[in-house]
Amino acid sequence: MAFELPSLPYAEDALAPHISANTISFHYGKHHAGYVKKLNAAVEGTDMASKSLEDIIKATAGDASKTGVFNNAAQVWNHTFYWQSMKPGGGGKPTGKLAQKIDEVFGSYDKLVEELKTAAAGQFGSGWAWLVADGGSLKVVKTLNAENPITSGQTPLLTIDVWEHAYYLDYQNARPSYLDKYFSNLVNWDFAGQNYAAVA
Ligand code: MN3
Repeated sequence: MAFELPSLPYAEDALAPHISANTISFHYGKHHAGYVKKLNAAVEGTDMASKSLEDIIKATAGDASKTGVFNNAAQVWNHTFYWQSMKPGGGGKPTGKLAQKIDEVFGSYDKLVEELKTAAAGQFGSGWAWLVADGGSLKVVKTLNAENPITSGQTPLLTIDVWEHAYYLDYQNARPSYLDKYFSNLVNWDFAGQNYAAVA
């Protein structure tokens, strides 16, 4: 069975004006959809066609002969996770167990955000910034291009896409402005909290 493009969890204009419908129409409708299409083309007729996305990502990571499959599978996963990492009327702060753990590991919510923004702004070229659970703690990590923390045994809790296609139509080269709006108006801490609850 072929992989399918998951539905967006909100309307294409629901994150405006922070992320415009125009950005989402290209980012979701062209980029994310394109990764699904290319992944299906790459695995069709192989033993990978019946595997889960996670299994494909883990099986192909670091294998130079399977870079195309890895890149498309990971980008399908990463984008599905990214859409859920935001919501209309997002922002605010984490609550419950995740909030406690953030204070314990980073000192405060503000320090975590500062660290995530630094990682996201400092990712040279295309990639992602993540909050992950790792061995009973939390970490901020950044990954290049399609790379995903699950190949390092980490559990993603939240992600920020810092490929230029994520923000260029709305913010041009001002990646820090996109990051400011991500945290002030878009971030979905409920989603991160649910992901943390599953492993905490
Ligand atoms: Mn993207």
